[in-house]
Amino acid sequence: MTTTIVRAACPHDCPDTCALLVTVKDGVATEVKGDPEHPTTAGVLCTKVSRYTERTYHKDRLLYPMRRIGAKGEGKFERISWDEAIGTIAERLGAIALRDPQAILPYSFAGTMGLVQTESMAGRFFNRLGASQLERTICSSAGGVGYRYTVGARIGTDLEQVQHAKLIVIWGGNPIASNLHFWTRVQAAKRNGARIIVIDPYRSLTAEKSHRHIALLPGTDAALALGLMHVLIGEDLLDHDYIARHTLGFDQLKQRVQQWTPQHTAEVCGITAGEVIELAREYAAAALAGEGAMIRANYGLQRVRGGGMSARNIACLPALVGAWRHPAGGMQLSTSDSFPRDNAALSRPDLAARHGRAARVINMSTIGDDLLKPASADFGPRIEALIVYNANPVAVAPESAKVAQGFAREDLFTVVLEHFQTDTADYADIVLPATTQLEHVDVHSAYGHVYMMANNAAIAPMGEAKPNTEFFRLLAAAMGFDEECFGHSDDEIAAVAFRRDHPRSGGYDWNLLKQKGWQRLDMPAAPFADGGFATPSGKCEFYSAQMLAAGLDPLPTYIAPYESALSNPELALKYPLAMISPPARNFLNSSFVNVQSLRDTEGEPRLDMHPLDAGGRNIADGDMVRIFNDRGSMQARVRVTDRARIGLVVGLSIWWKKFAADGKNVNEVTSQRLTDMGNAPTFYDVLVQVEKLESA
Ligand SMILES: Nc1nc2c(c(=O)[nH]1)N[C@H]1C(S)=C(S)[C@@H](COP(=O)(O)OP(=O)(O)OC[C@H]3O[C@@H](n4cnc5c(=O)[nH]c(N)nc54)[C@H](O)[C@@H]3O)O[C@H]1N2
Ligand SMILES: Nc1nc2c(c(=O)[nH]1)N[C@H]1C(S)=C(S)[C@@H](COP(=O)(O)OP(=O)(O)OC[C@H]3O[C@@H](n4cnc5c(=O)[nH]c(N)nc54)[C@H](O)[C@@H]3O)O[C@H]1N2
Ligand SMILES: [Mo]
Repeated sequence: MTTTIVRAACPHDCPDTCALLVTVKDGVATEVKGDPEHPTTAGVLCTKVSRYTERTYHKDRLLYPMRRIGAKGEGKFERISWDEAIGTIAERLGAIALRDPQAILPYSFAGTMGLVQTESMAGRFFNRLGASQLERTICSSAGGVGYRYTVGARIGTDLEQVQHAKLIVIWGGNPIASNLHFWTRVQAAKRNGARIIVIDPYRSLTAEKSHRHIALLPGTDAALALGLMHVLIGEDLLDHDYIARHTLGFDQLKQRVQQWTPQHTAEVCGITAGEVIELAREYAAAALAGEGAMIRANYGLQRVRGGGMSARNIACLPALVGAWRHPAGGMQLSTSDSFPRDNAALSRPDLAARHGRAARVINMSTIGDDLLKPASADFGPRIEALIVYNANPVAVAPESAKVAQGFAREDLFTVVLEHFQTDTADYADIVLPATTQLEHVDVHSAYGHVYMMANNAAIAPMGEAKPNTEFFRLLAAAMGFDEECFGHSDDEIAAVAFRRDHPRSGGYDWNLLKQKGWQRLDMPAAPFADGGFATPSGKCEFYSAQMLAAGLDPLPTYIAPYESALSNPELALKYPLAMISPPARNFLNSSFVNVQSLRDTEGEPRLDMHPLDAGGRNIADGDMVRIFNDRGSMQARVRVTDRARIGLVVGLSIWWKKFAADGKNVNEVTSQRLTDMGNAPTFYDVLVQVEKLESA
């Protein structure tokens, strides 16, 4: 028997991007462990990924190409060969491309985050083809844009410093579920005497373990930040030196926040004025004493109409109190822009030049509407073909009834590359088996740490599974694309993923990274201790000329949710409850829902509801209910609990529709309206009504 240990990286959409050690015995992966030497992984994995072999060797893995034989959505397929699959796809796409390649759309997101298996060969293929481009907005673009306007780039506090903080504000995040290795350091900080404050409408697992939980109404974070700035400025709790040297627009900001008294803020946010004042004082006290006062802002606060502005306003706070001076102060939203990725080398946008026009752009967050649109001068050609990989849109995209209706179109040709027969795969004309992270090569950046990560293949592909890259290589060949880059191997692609000449990449060398597994970027611990923001002015921009040019308010402001009792009282009469659907701890978006042991832990689709909201509707703990609004409905079993504040219901997500009694999930009630910045979805900007299901 031969046993080897292979260095790998977790591919999932999570800030932690862990370093893995895979034990392989006679060609079989027997164990996946966290690398004890990788500073952020520190030998620990989440429950999901420590079960990665259960997912890889799952009895339901797709192992052969298949062609649909039942109705769309029904899930009936028969086996075909790879040759037949590639031949059919090349023929269909070729015919459409003769009319207009923009009728073809890739649909992909972050099933894997590897730079090779996402937009490398796939990007080259679609650029060369002249297909429509997908605007990938479904997760983080609102806050990303708001943060960039203020700070200049998605760069922030190094989360490896967290244990040295004295005050940690966890804002719109639930790290126990979604950023576990950050949480480990928060606990270390707590043992060192740090105070933990969580800002979240829901008493999440994380909020429960904090010293203070501020349960504001969803979508009101920008207002809370304005109220905090009012107190900081009004009570002169400021780092005047930092403001003078490293910020822009303080006087205008001062004017702007005048109206945001603690009382007014409290009314908008549904909290008390005391909570606003105390939070401002506590935050300023730590920062002005030269201690680490850090804000960990996350995705929960971005999924509402004003999500971009929320991130922007919050990003003004550390500069006011000089919190950036301390390595464990400042703010962290995402580390993405720390990485010198070479997108031009990876996905070769130059290959699109032959079409002599900019490709039509389709926003992935409005795929429901867009699949149903006819051709028009505005829209361009009707979407005739979809190639889906690394994504499960029928489960995860908003306003699901429309998404499913679009995918059910008889005249749409759909190809899905997957590990499993997901809700989306059920609608495919052709399903293709993809390799998992244990079976292919990849290289990763991260959004919660600053290490470049290598993934070596640990085992041979299962069945006839192929990496995404190989599918696009074969398809490119079948369609006669003969550019040299379509012949590159995955290793050759990985070798150009990061710029070698960039000061942060340490002369990036793929062969070396493969051996070592990971390498830290050359990044300072306190990136803005002495200013040097990546904005046009080089300062933290309280006033942003870029925002003005983009048609936005150049100063921090509050943009109310589309759907809330205060902003839309008429709608609230019909649908009085706000609904949010953040991640369940044992799922990763809709990945892992089909892993039995993890699904058993989550049980079934649930709805957390406050005792007063439940009582008023004659709903008891354990009752089945129908959750609905004008867009649709879903069923869930109620947990009566004060974890959900009054007026809020919470359905932890994202369930596969086919595992629910009614074949639906929470995205039946979410809307396709977009955020103020970044064209992102508003998953947590939703009003619903809830009623007891009598027959259950
Ligand atoms: N276990 C697990 N981990 C994951 C994921 C998963 O599905 N499961 N998903 C991954 C992905 S893709 C992402 S983007 C991240 C997401 O993970 P996070 O960044 O943690 O974001 P969410 O889970 O969307 O929301 C976090 C918290 O924000 C709260 N929240 C909701 N609305 C608001 C609001 O308006 N304001 C404030 N202040 N808080 C609000 C929610 O109640 C929730 O407790 O996690 C990643 N990690
Ligand atoms: N209601 C509601 N909806 C949400 C959210 C929410 O909080 N609430 N969160 C949103 C967010 S933040 C996100 S990021 C999106 C996530 O949406 P998606 O990125 O679609 O994430 P998943 O649901 O995990 O689906 C990824 C799929 O990719 C497949 N996959 C993994 N690796 C590979 C590979 O190497 N090759 C191929 N071909 N396939 C692979 C997996 O099997 C899985 O089915 O969902 C969004 N939807
Ligand atoms: Mo996400």
